Amino acid sequence: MQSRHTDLVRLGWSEWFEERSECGLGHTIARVAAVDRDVLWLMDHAGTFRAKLAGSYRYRHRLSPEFPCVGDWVCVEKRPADDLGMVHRLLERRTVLRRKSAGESVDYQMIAANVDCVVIVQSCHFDFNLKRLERYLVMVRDGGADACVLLTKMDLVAPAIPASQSAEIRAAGVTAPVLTLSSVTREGLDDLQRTLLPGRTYCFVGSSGVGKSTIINALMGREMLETKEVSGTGEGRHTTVRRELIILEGGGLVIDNPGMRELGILGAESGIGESFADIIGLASGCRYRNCGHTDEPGCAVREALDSGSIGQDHYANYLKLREESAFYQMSYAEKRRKDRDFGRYIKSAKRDLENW
Ligand SMILES: Nc1nc2c(ncn2[C@@H]2O[C@H](COP(=O)(O)OP(=O)(O)OP(=O)(O)O)[C@@H](O)[C@H]2O)c(=O)[nH]1
Ligand SMILES: [Mg+2]
Ligand SMILES: [Zn+2]
Repeated sequence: MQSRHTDLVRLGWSEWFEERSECGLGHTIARVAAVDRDVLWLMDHAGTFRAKLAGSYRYRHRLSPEFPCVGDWVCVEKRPADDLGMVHRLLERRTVLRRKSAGESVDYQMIAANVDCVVIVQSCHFDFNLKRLERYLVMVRDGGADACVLLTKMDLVAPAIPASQSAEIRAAGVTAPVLTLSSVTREGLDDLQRTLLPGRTYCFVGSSGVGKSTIINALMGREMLETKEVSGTGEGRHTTVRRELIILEGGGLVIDNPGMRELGILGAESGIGESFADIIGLASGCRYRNCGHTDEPGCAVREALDSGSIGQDHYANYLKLREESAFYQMSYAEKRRKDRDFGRYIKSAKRDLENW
Protein backbone atom coordinates (compact mmCIF):
# COMPACT_ATOMS: atom_id res chain seq x y z
CA MET A 1 0.00 0.00 0.00
CA GLN A 2 1.32 3.44 -0.91
CA SER A 3 -0.53 5.04 1.92
CA ARG A 4 0.81 8.29 3.35
CA HIS A 5 -0.69 7.31 6.67
CA THR A 6 0.94 3.91 7.01
CA ASP A 7 1.02 4.32 10.78
CA LEU A 8 -2.78 4.19 10.78
CA VAL A 9 -3.12 0.92 8.84
CA ARG A 10 -2.93 -0.97 12.11
CA LEU A 11 -6.05 0.93 13.18
CA GLY A 12 -8.00 0.07 10.04
CA TRP A 13 -6.84 2.78 7.64
CA SER A 14 -6.70 1.82 3.96
CA GLU A 15 -6.22 3.14 0.45
CA TRP A 16 -9.97 3.74 0.26
CA PHE A 17 -9.71 6.40 2.98
CA GLU A 18 -6.40 7.72 1.68
CA GLU A 19 -8.03 8.59 -1.65
CA ARG A 20 -10.89 10.51 -0.08
CA SER A 21 -9.44 12.20 2.94
CA GLU A 22 -8.09 15.68 3.36
CA CYS A 23 -7.40 17.41 6.64
CA GLY A 24 -6.66 21.05 7.36
CA LEU A 25 -3.14 22.32 8.05
CA GLY A 26 -1.86 21.21 11.43
CA HIS A 27 -4.64 18.65 11.77
CA THR A 28 -4.02 14.92 12.00
CA ILE A 29 -6.17 11.84 11.47
CA ALA A 30 -7.43 9.70 14.34
CA ARG A 31 -10.08 7.02 14.82
CA VAL A 32 -12.98 7.21 17.24
CA ALA A 33 -12.68 4.41 19.81
CA ALA A 34 -15.64 5.46 21.98
CA VAL A 35 -18.06 8.31 22.55
CA ASP A 36 -18.89 9.40 26.09
CA ARG A 37 -21.56 12.09 25.86
CA ASP A 38 -19.57 15.02 24.44
CA VAL A 39 -16.12 13.51 24.90
CA LEU A 40 -14.63 11.50 22.07
CA TRP A 41 -11.95 8.89 22.80
CA LEU A 42 -9.59 8.88 19.85
CA MET A 43 -6.82 6.52 18.77
CA ASP A 44 -3.83 7.32 16.62
CA HIS A 45 -0.37 5.82 16.13
CA ALA A 46 0.72 7.20 19.52
CA GLY A 47 -2.14 5.92 21.65
CA THR A 48 -5.52 6.97 23.00
CA PHE A 49 -6.52 10.51 23.93
CA ARG A 50 -9.64 12.54 24.56
CA ALA A 51 -11.11 15.19 22.28
CA LYS A 52 -14.13 17.41 21.84
CA LEU A 53 -15.99 18.54 18.77
CA ALA A 54 -15.10 22.04 17.61
CA GLY A 55 -17.87 24.57 18.20
CA SER A 56 -18.00 25.34 14.49
CA TYR A 57 -18.66 21.63 13.80
CA ARG A 58 -21.58 21.59 16.22
CA TYR A 59 -22.88 24.76 14.65
CA ARG A 60 -22.77 23.37 11.10
CA HIS A 61 -24.32 19.97 11.84
CA ARG A 62 -27.67 19.06 13.29
CA LEU A 63 -28.56 15.45 12.47
CA SER A 64 -27.23 12.72 14.72
CA PRO A 65 -25.68 10.62 11.88
CA GLU A 66 -23.53 13.67 11.03
CA PHE A 67 -21.70 13.39 14.33
CA PRO A 68 -18.74 11.06 14.86
CA CYS A 69 -19.52 7.61 16.21
CA VAL A 70 -17.34 4.64 17.12
CA GLY A 71 -15.25 3.54 14.14
CA ASP A 72 -15.22 6.94 12.44
CA TRP A 73 -12.08 8.67 11.18
CA VAL A 74 -11.79 12.34 12.07
CA CYS A 75 -9.45 15.30 11.58
CA VAL A 76 -8.21 16.47 14.94
CA GLU A 77 -6.08 19.37 16.14
CA LYS A 78 -3.88 18.55 19.10
CA ARG A 79 -0.85 20.39 20.36
CA PRO A 80 1.43 18.62 22.82
CA ALA A 81 0.38 20.98 25.61
CA ASP A 82 -3.34 20.45 25.00
CA ASP A 83 -5.25 18.26 27.35
CA LEU A 84 -8.05 17.74 24.87
CA GLY A 85 -7.94 17.45 21.10
CA MET A 86 -10.32 19.43 18.93
CA VAL A 87 -12.19 17.54 16.20
CA HIS A 88 -12.82 19.59 13.06
CA ARG A 89 -13.96 17.14 10.45
CA LEU A 90 -15.57 13.75 9.98
CA LEU A 91 -14.06 11.75 7.12
CA GLU A 92 -16.22 9.90 4.62
CA ARG A 93 -17.53 6.55 5.87
CA ARG A 94 -16.84 3.42 3.86
CA THR A 95 -19.59 1.46 5.59
CA VAL A 96 -22.20 2.22 8.22
CA LEU A 97 -24.16 0.17 10.70
CA ARG A 98 -27.27 2.07 11.61
CA ARG A 99 -30.87 1.64 12.53
CA LYS A 100 -33.96 3.69 12.04
CA SER A 101 -34.52 5.70 15.16
CA ALA A 102 -37.74 5.21 17.03
CA GLY A 103 -38.00 8.92 17.82
CA GLU A 104 -39.24 11.93 15.91
CA SER A 105 -37.83 13.30 12.69
CA VAL A 106 -34.22 12.04 12.77
CA ASP A 107 -33.98 9.22 10.31
CA TYR A 108 -31.11 7.04 11.44
CA GLN A 109 -29.18 6.29 14.56
CA MET A 110 -25.58 5.28 14.01
CA ILE A 111 -24.34 2.12 15.66
CA ALA A 112 -20.82 2.09 14.20
CA ALA A 113 -18.90 3.24 11.14
CA ASN A 114 -16.23 1.75 8.88
CA VAL A 115 -16.92 -1.80 9.99
CA ASP A 116 -15.56 -4.43 7.62
CA CYS A 117 -17.55 -7.31 8.99
CA VAL A 118 -20.51 -7.42 11.36
CA VAL A 119 -20.49 -10.50 13.57
CA ILE A 120 -24.11 -11.40 14.27
CA VAL A 121 -24.15 -13.33 17.52
CA GLN A 122 -26.93 -15.68 18.58
CA SER A 123 -26.89 -18.28 21.32
CA CYS A 124 -27.69 -21.90 20.38
CA HIS A 125 -29.41 -22.02 23.71
CA PHE A 126 -32.83 -20.28 23.56
CA ASP A 127 -31.76 -17.29 21.47
CA PHE A 128 -31.46 -18.81 17.99
CA ASN A 129 -33.98 -17.23 15.63
CA LEU A 130 -33.72 -17.27 11.85
CA LYS A 131 -36.12 -14.39 11.30
CA ARG A 132 -34.15 -12.12 13.60
CA LEU A 133 -30.94 -13.23 11.93
CA GLU A 134 -32.33 -12.28 8.53
CA ARG A 135 -33.28 -8.85 9.86
CA TYR A 136 -29.74 -8.31 11.09
CA LEU A 137 -28.42 -9.39 7.68
CA VAL A 138 -30.64 -6.84 6.02
CA MET A 139 -29.31 -4.13 8.31
CA VAL A 140 -25.70 -5.15 7.65
CA ARG A 141 -26.03 -5.21 3.88
CA ASP A 142 -27.88 -1.93 3.88
CA GLY A 143 -24.77 -0.33 5.36
CA GLY A 144 -22.29 -2.02 3.01
CA ALA A 145 -20.40 -4.29 5.44
CA ASP A 146 -19.88 -8.05 5.23
CA ALA A 147 -21.57 -10.35 7.71
CA CYS A 148 -20.58 -13.39 9.69
CA VAL A 149 -22.83 -15.49 11.95
CA LEU A 150 -21.65 -16.71 15.32
CA LEU A 151 -23.63 -19.27 17.33
CA THR A 152 -22.53 -19.26 20.97
CA LYS A 153 -22.92 -21.37 24.11
CA MET A 154 -22.70 -24.71 22.30
CA ASP A 155 -21.69 -26.25 25.64
CA LEU A 156 -25.27 -25.80 26.83
CA VAL A 157 -26.92 -27.83 24.06
CA ALA A 158 -26.61 -31.27 22.50
CA PRO A 159 -23.95 -31.42 19.75
CA ALA A 160 -26.62 -31.93 17.08
CA ILE A 161 -28.23 -28.56 17.82
CA PRO A 162 -25.60 -26.14 16.45
CA ALA A 163 -25.24 -28.37 13.39
CA SER A 164 -28.96 -28.28 12.65
CA GLN A 165 -29.11 -24.54 13.28
CA SER A 166 -26.27 -23.99 10.83
CA ALA A 167 -28.08 -26.15 8.30
CA GLU A 168 -31.24 -24.13 8.81
CA ILE A 169 -29.30 -20.92 8.13
CA ARG A 170 -27.85 -22.40 4.93
CA ALA A 171 -31.25 -23.67 3.81
CA ALA A 172 -32.58 -20.11 4.07
CA GLY A 173 -30.06 -19.06 1.43
CA VAL A 174 -27.75 -17.19 3.80
CA THR A 175 -24.25 -17.26 2.33
CA ALA A 176 -22.39 -15.55 5.20
CA PRO A 177 -19.92 -17.78 7.09
CA VAL A 178 -21.39 -19.50 10.15
CA LEU A 179 -19.20 -20.30 13.16
CA THR A 180 -20.15 -22.08 16.36
CA LEU A 181 -18.32 -21.82 19.66
CA SER A 182 -18.37 -22.02 23.40
CA SER A 183 -16.55 -19.50 25.55
CA VAL A 184 -16.69 -21.97 28.44
CA THR A 185 -14.99 -24.95 26.76
CA ARG A 186 -13.23 -22.61 24.28
CA GLU A 187 -14.27 -24.94 21.46
CA GLY A 188 -14.44 -23.01 18.19
CA LEU A 189 -12.55 -20.03 19.58
CA ASP A 190 -9.48 -20.75 17.44
CA ASP A 191 -11.61 -20.77 14.30
CA LEU A 192 -13.01 -17.37 15.23
CA GLN A 193 -9.55 -16.05 16.04
CA ARG A 194 -8.33 -17.07 12.59
CA THR A 195 -11.30 -15.26 11.01
CA LEU A 196 -10.44 -11.93 12.63
CA LEU A 197 -7.72 -10.41 10.47
CA PRO A 198 -5.31 -7.69 11.58
CA GLY A 199 -6.30 -4.15 10.63
CA ARG A 200 -9.89 -5.19 9.89
CA THR A 201 -12.81 -3.97 11.98
CA TYR A 202 -15.43 -6.33 13.38
CA CYS A 203 -18.58 -5.22 15.13
CA PHE A 204 -20.35 -7.71 17.42
CA VAL A 205 -24.14 -7.40 17.53
CA GLY A 206 -26.90 -9.54 19.01
CA SER A 207 -29.35 -9.78 21.88
CA SER A 208 -28.30 -9.05 25.43
CA GLY A 209 -26.73 -12.04 27.19
CA VAL A 210 -25.68 -14.08 24.14
CA GLY A 211 -22.04 -13.74 25.16
CA LYS A 212 -20.58 -10.97 22.98
CA SER A 213 -18.38 -9.43 25.68
CA THR A 214 -17.35 -12.86 26.97
CA ILE A 215 -16.04 -13.79 23.52
CA ILE A 216 -14.12 -10.56 23.15
CA ASN A 217 -12.59 -11.06 26.59
CA ALA A 218 -11.61 -14.60 25.63
CA LEU A 219 -9.95 -13.28 22.48
CA MET A 220 -8.10 -10.62 24.47
CA GLY A 221 -6.85 -13.24 26.88
CA ARG A 222 -7.75 -10.94 29.79
CA GLU A 223 -10.79 -9.21 31.27
CA MET A 224 -11.29 -5.93 29.44
CA LEU A 225 -15.04 -5.80 29.25
CA GLU A 226 -17.60 -6.31 31.93
CA THR A 227 -19.72 -9.38 31.38
CA LYS A 228 -22.54 -10.98 33.22
CA GLU A 229 -21.46 -13.50 35.84
CA VAL A 230 -21.13 -17.05 34.60
CA SER A 231 -24.25 -18.99 35.40
CA GLY A 232 -25.97 -22.03 34.00
CA THR A 233 -29.01 -20.06 32.93
CA GLY A 234 -27.00 -17.39 31.15
CA GLU A 235 -28.45 -14.75 33.45
CA GLY A 236 -26.24 -12.32 35.33
CA ARG A 237 -25.51 -8.73 36.27
CA HIS A 238 -23.18 -6.85 33.98
CA THR A 239 -24.38 -5.62 30.69
CA THR A 240 -22.40 -3.64 28.17
CA VAL A 241 -23.49 -0.02 28.25
CA ARG A 242 -21.23 1.58 25.70
CA ARG A 243 -19.65 0.79 22.39
CA GLU A 244 -15.91 0.72 22.20
CA LEU A 245 -13.27 -0.21 19.72
CA ILE A 246 -10.62 -2.60 21.02
CA ILE A 247 -7.45 -3.90 19.39
CA LEU A 248 -6.97 -7.63 19.84
CA GLU A 249 -3.57 -9.17 20.34
CA GLY A 250 -3.84 -10.72 16.88
CA GLY A 251 -4.32 -7.24 15.40
CA GLY A 252 -8.04 -7.43 14.66
CA LEU A 253 -10.18 -4.47 15.75
CA VAL A 254 -13.44 -5.28 17.51
CA ILE A 255 -16.38 -3.19 18.59
CA ASP A 256 -18.49 -4.55 21.42
CA ASN A 257 -22.11 -3.48 21.58
CA PRO A 258 -24.91 -3.44 24.07
CA GLY A 259 -27.68 -5.89 23.15
CA MET A 260 -30.05 -4.46 20.60
CA ARG A 261 -33.74 -4.90 20.91
CA GLU A 262 -35.23 -2.48 18.42
CA LEU A 263 -34.56 -4.32 15.21
CA GLY A 264 -38.15 -4.47 14.08
CA ILE A 265 -37.99 -0.85 13.10
CA LEU A 266 -35.14 -0.60 10.71
CA GLY A 267 -35.59 0.64 7.20
CA ALA A 268 -33.42 -1.35 4.91
CA GLU A 269 -35.01 -1.49 1.50
CA SER A 270 -31.80 -2.06 -0.42
CA GLY A 271 -30.71 -4.76 2.04
CA ILE A 272 -33.96 -6.68 1.64
CA GLY A 273 -32.98 -6.90 -2.00
CA GLU A 274 -29.86 -8.87 -1.18
CA SER A 275 -31.14 -11.19 1.51
CA PHE A 276 -34.06 -12.10 -0.71
CA ALA A 277 -32.37 -11.81 -4.09
CA ASP A 278 -33.92 -15.13 -5.17
CA ILE A 279 -37.47 -13.92 -4.52
CA ILE A 280 -36.86 -10.53 -6.09
CA GLY A 281 -35.31 -12.23 -9.10
CA LEU A 282 -38.38 -14.44 -9.53
CA ALA A 283 -40.70 -11.44 -9.23
CA SER A 284 -39.74 -10.23 -12.70
CA GLY A 285 -41.57 -13.31 -13.99
CA CYS A 286 -44.86 -12.41 -12.29
CA ARG A 287 -47.78 -11.53 -14.55
CA TYR A 288 -48.42 -8.20 -12.83
CA ARG A 289 -45.71 -5.67 -12.27
CA ASN A 290 -47.03 -4.68 -8.84
CA CYS A 291 -47.59 -8.31 -7.82
CA GLY A 292 -47.65 -8.72 -4.03
CA HIS A 293 -46.71 -12.44 -4.31
CA THR A 294 -49.57 -13.54 -2.09
CA ASP A 295 -52.63 -14.63 -4.11
CA GLU A 296 -52.25 -12.87 -7.47
CA PRO A 297 -52.75 -14.98 -10.61
CA GLY A 298 -49.59 -15.78 -12.57
CA CYS A 299 -47.29 -15.14 -9.61
CA ALA A 300 -43.86 -16.63 -10.28
CA VAL A 301 -42.91 -16.50 -6.60
CA ARG A 302 -45.93 -18.60 -5.58
CA GLU A 303 -45.15 -21.06 -8.34
CA ALA A 304 -41.59 -21.44 -7.07
CA LEU A 305 -42.99 -21.92 -3.60
CA ASP A 306 -45.40 -24.62 -4.77
CA SER A 307 -42.68 -26.44 -6.69
CA GLY A 308 -40.41 -26.26 -3.64
CA SER A 309 -37.61 -24.27 -5.29
CA ILE A 310 -37.89 -21.63 -2.59
CA GLY A 311 -38.46 -22.58 1.05
CA GLN A 312 -41.70 -21.90 2.88
CA ASP A 313 -39.84 -20.30 5.81
CA HIS A 314 -37.74 -18.11 3.60
CA TYR A 315 -40.87 -16.91 1.82
CA ALA A 316 -42.63 -16.27 5.14
CA ASN A 317 -39.65 -14.24 6.37
CA TYR A 318 -39.74 -12.19 3.23
CA LEU A 319 -43.42 -11.33 3.75
CA LYS A 320 -42.87 -10.61 7.43
CA LEU A 321 -39.97 -8.28 6.82
CA ARG A 322 -41.78 -6.48 4.03
CA GLU A 323 -44.78 -6.05 6.27
CA GLU A 324 -42.68 -4.72 9.11
CA SER A 325 -40.91 -2.07 7.11
CA ALA A 326 -44.23 -1.01 5.56
CA PHE A 327 -45.80 -0.97 8.99
CA TYR A 328 -43.04 1.16 10.39
CA GLN A 329 -43.42 3.71 7.61
CA MET A 330 -47.14 3.80 8.17
CA SER A 331 -47.07 4.07 11.92
CA TYR A 332 -44.49 6.82 11.64
CA ALA A 333 -46.67 8.85 9.24
CA GLU A 334 -49.64 8.22 11.45
CA LYS A 335 -47.75 9.34 14.49
CA ARG A 336 -46.83 12.58 12.74
CA ARG A 337 -50.48 13.19 11.90
CA LYS A 338 -51.53 12.53 15.47
CA ASP A 339 -48.92 14.98 16.75
CA ARG A 340 -50.26 17.61 14.40
CA ASP A 341 -53.84 16.96 15.51
CA PHE A 342 -52.76 17.19 19.11
CA GLY A 343 -51.03 20.52 18.41
CA ARG A 344 -54.25 21.85 16.91
CA TYR A 345 -56.20 20.61 19.88
CA ILE A 346 -53.86 22.45 22.29
CA LYS A 347 -54.16 25.62 20.24
CA SER A 348 -57.94 25.52 20.21
CA ALA A 349 -58.05 24.69 23.91
CA LYS A 350 -55.86 27.73 24.60
CA ARG A 351 -58.09 29.90 22.46
CA ASP A 352 -61.13 28.63 24.32
CA LEU A 353 -59.47 29.50 27.60
CA GLU A 354 -58.49 32.95 26.42
CA ASN A 355 -62.03 33.63 25.22
CA TRP A 356 -63.59 32.27 28.31
N1 LIG B 1 -22.49 -21.64 29.28
C1 LIG B 1 -22.01 -20.59 28.63
N2 LIG B 1 -22.21 -19.37 29.13
C2 LIG B 1 -21.71 -18.32 28.46
C3 LIG B 1 -20.99 -18.47 27.25
N3 LIG B 1 -20.64 -17.24 26.80
C4 LIG B 1 -21.13 -16.36 27.69
N4 LIG B 1 -21.78 -17.01 28.69
C5 LIG B 1 -22.44 -16.38 29.84
O1 LIG B 1 -23.55 -15.64 29.35
C6 LIG B 1 -23.76 -14.47 30.14
C7 LIG B 1 -23.81 -13.22 29.28
O2 LIG B 1 -22.56 -12.98 28.67
P1 LIG B 1 -22.10 -11.54 28.17
O3 LIG B 1 -20.80 -11.74 27.47
O4 LIG B 1 -22.17 -10.52 29.24
O5 LIG B 1 -23.24 -11.23 27.11
P2 LIG B 1 -23.36 -9.95 26.14
O6 LIG B 1 -23.80 -10.48 24.82
O7 LIG B 1 -22.11 -9.15 26.17
O8 LIG B 1 -24.57 -9.17 26.82
P3 LIG B 1 -24.90 -7.58 26.74
O9 LIG B 1 -23.63 -6.84 27.08
O10 LIG B 1 -26.00 -7.39 27.72
O11 LIG B 1 -25.36 -7.32 25.32
C8 LIG B 1 -22.63 -14.50 31.15
O12 LIG B 1 -23.13 -15.06 32.33
C9 LIG B 1 -21.58 -15.36 30.51
O13 LIG B 1 -20.71 -15.96 31.43
C10 LIG B 1 -20.77 -19.81 26.75
O14 LIG B 1 -20.16 -20.05 25.71
N5 LIG B 1 -21.32 -20.82 27.49
MG1 LIG C 1 -21.75 -7.23 26.67
ZN1 LIG D 1 -45.71 -12.42 -7.63
